[in-house]
Amino acid sequence: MRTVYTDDHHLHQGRAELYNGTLTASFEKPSRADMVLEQVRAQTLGEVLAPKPHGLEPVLKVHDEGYVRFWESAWQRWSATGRDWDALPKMWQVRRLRERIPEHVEGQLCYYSMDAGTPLTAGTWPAITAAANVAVTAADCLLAGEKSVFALTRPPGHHAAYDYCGGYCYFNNAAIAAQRLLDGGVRKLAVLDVDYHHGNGTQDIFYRRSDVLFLSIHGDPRTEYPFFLGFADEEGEGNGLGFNANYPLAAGTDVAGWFAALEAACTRIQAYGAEALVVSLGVDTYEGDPISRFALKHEDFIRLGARLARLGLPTQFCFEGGYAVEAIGINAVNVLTGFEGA
Ligand code: OKP
Ligand code: ZN
Repeated sequence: MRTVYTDDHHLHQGRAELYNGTLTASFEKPSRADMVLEQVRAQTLGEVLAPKPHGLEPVLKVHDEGYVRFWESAWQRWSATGRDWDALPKMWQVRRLRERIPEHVEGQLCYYSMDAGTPLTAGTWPAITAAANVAVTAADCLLAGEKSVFALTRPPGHHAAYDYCGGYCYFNNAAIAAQRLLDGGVRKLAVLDVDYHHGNGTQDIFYRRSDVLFLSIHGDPRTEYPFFLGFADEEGEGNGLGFNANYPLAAGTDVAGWFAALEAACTRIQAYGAEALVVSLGVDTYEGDPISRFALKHEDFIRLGARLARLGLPTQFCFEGGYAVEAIGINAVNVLTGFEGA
């Protein structure tokens, strides 16, 4: 399997996030993708290729134009206020506040975000556009007939919705890839999110559509981030009714419980008749993850990959979360070698 990757993710390096009531060093950091790349090479997964530039068109197909343009100039506008350090949003447009787009860059950052874990940095824009190019270039590999491909995307994307960022995510790489595949001729596509956290952004983008079945296995939002989405009764809306499937599992759910949910999700993908699969590959389901509470071990990731291969679909993996930095390379690449070995 080929990997699409660029060093440009290094340009995005958040200083801090609000965690446990404290400004803490960002969990989402450049060494994460470096560790995954190192394992891609160590396990000789296959060729590593650079993304091709695709401009903003593929991004604008799944995100609001105002949202995209905000990110394009946000750092320039923020640093022009005399602050040449990261920006973090500090308030949100909650119930009964006016839904108006503020004029000031700081207000706009609040308007276009859902949490205080997703900083605006000097290099956010070049990094997130590079990640989008990685996702699109990988999708083009599938369209050219490859059986599987790995988009080593950073920053991650699955919390990024149509018009807001959150959970370290800015542009929804998996949604951008899914849309590229549909535009390239795939008629029905499944996006399966196996990150510990619900893929609220991907769900939001495809919630009213029947050409994408979105499925997510994650920590129950009654106690886990992102708290406000990811419940089992979210089944889609309008044309999309019946094409959204959430599998919330209590924090602490064991490996058997997790694989039972995976089995249910696979059955659903098969019944849908998907022609291709995009996997939001977070490996924060690992027992050693510092911010998550499932219990997968290294070898369970091989089993995950092998199960996905049995679906028999052209498959694109997009890298998402995973914060036990010394283990995420092994876990992510175990999924990919498990897929290839099946
Ligand atoms: C991003 B991805 C835990 C802090 C939660 C946000 C988590 C974002 C996860 N108390 N901060 O889905 O891995
Ligand atoms: Zn996660």
